[in-house]
Amino acid sequence: MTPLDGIPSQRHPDAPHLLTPRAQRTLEAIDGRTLDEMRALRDETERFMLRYKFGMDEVITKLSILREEFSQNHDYNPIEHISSRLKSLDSVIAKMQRKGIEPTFDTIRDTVTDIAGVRVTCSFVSDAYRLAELLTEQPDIRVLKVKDYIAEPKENGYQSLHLIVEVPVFLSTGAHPVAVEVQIRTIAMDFWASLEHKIYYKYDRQVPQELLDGLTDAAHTAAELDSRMERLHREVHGAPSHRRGTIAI
Ligand code: 0O2
Repeated sequence: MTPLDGIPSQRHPDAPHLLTPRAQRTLEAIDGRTLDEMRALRDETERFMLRYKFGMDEVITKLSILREEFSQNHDYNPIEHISSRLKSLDSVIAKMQRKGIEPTFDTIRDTVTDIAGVRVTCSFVSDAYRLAELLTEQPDIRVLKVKDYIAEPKENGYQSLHLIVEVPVFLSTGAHPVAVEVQIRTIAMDFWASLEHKIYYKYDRQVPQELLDGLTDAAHTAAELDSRMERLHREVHGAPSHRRGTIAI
């Protein structure tokens, strides 16, 4: 008797096998207790990841409310685009390995703060800071970390405002704090970052120096464009009320 005995097959007789014969034999050789443990681990992993999805959904809702309210009360919309992603389990484990930490649910929770990621594209640099302030001032949000790559761009020219925030997710078992990474940047910064990402992917991280120099140069051009657009924007709407670097942790 194999662990799969007694489980009715959902497969149509004409449907192709999902498992190779070798994988099928391996699966059949697993004893029932191990299979139960594997199922329990799968379920716990799903529950673990689901909390991050809920945390991400909460942050997206907060941003969407700010976007809608801002559009009502002001003459323009500060948010161009909101996107989100959940890091795959493989990427999470790879990150833990890079950090040299044994991956358990507790160590992952404490170490990997970008499992849930939300990216917001704004029209102007002042909008990015304003939005960060409006989000982090909310009483149920706790700011865990701020990396201001706009004030201090990375050496390659990368610019973005990164916040790691903690939001409470209310489940049947109570409130569970969940970390969410929020990246806020302008359209020009986002354009640059997505091209740079594609180039790194294409060259498998071995990008020719000439191309790297070109990218850094393009980052400066993007920053210059942002400054000019901000100046024009101020001429029309007046100076923004935010102060840079005022996000409290
Ligand atoms: P993905 O799929 O985009 O999420 P830490 O988390 O603090 O241990 P880490 O991960 O270096 O350290 O944090 P940091 O510096 O805040 O950067 C995390 C994310 O910012 C990256 O996520 C990218 O999304 C983005 N990023 C940072 N630097 C660059 C860059 O030079 N170019 C581009 N295009 N994006 C950058 P992931 O995990 O790499 O991938």
